[in-house]
Amino acid sequence: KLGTERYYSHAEINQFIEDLAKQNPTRVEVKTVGKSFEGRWLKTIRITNGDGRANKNVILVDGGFHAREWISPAAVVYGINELVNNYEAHAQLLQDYDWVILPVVNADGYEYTQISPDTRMWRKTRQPSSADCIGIDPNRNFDFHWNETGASSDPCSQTYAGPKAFSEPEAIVVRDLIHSLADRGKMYLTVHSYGNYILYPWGYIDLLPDTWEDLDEVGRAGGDAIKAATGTIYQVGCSTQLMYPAAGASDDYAFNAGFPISFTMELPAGGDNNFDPPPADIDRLVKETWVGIVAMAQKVVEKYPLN
Ligand code: 0X9
Ligand code: ZN
Repeated sequence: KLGTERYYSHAEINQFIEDLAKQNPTRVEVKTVGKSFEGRWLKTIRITNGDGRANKNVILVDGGFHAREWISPAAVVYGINELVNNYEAHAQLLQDYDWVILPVVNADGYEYTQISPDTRMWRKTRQPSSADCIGIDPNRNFDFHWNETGASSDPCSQTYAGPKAFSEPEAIVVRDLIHSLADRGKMYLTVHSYGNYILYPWGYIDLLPDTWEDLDEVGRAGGDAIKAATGTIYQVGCSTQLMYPAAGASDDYAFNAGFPISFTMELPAGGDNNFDPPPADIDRLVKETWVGIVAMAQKVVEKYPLN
């Protein structure tokens, strides 16, 4: 098991999920779903209750879209550990649902932030984007209203949308996961930081989907559970209204592709630069986050039974 006393590298996280698969062959399956620009393996872990039933509904979770948001992979890894090693406590969440989790989408960027204090605040991927600048914002690279709002065509911008939609292999991996699971996928959750938000579509325009009340109900279940557990306040609402419009993000893409519930969760700020909660805070933050994720998943399981 990976502890919560420090942040782990992408390689350590991959090793952790591979070990889980070896130790729990009936309940855990690790799949290599692609390769980052610099050649790191992107792996998903599928967690089931081991009853062998196929065609269950699916909850899809990812972390580490933005390199510097280290608390995101930490929270996702904590959830993996809970679902695998404490599965009896989560029986209800695994009865009719499988979980598919990609812990570190932007593996190259995440590794880059770990090599020195100078690179700690890197956000984007590591594919060169012009003669002078490196990186595309993976959360502006999806082909849904791509580059329309809250994104930049300047390769040096932190929100550079890329030369075209899906220029980034990491975004392609998430796209393909979304499509491969869309018929059974009920919730897509992408974990970011910071700001204490549970955000739902639309994120590209100030407009609520027809089903916004379902999104709001599930999101509030998460926010309420966190508040009850630790007192931390999350705001729950439409991305554009609570934060800002930003087109070409994975949450809108997954919602449009058929996931009835799709959230970006922005975990709390910490540290000197908001994206760097000190290691001593990891345990508290990931446990709190898991309370919220469990509450949202419970609501999803109740609202979207297996048909
Ligand atoms: O800007 C982002 O990609 C997310 N915030 S962050 O500070 N982690 O970079 C928010 C994305 C919300 N979703 C959409 N606007 N679609
Ligand atoms: Zn982010």
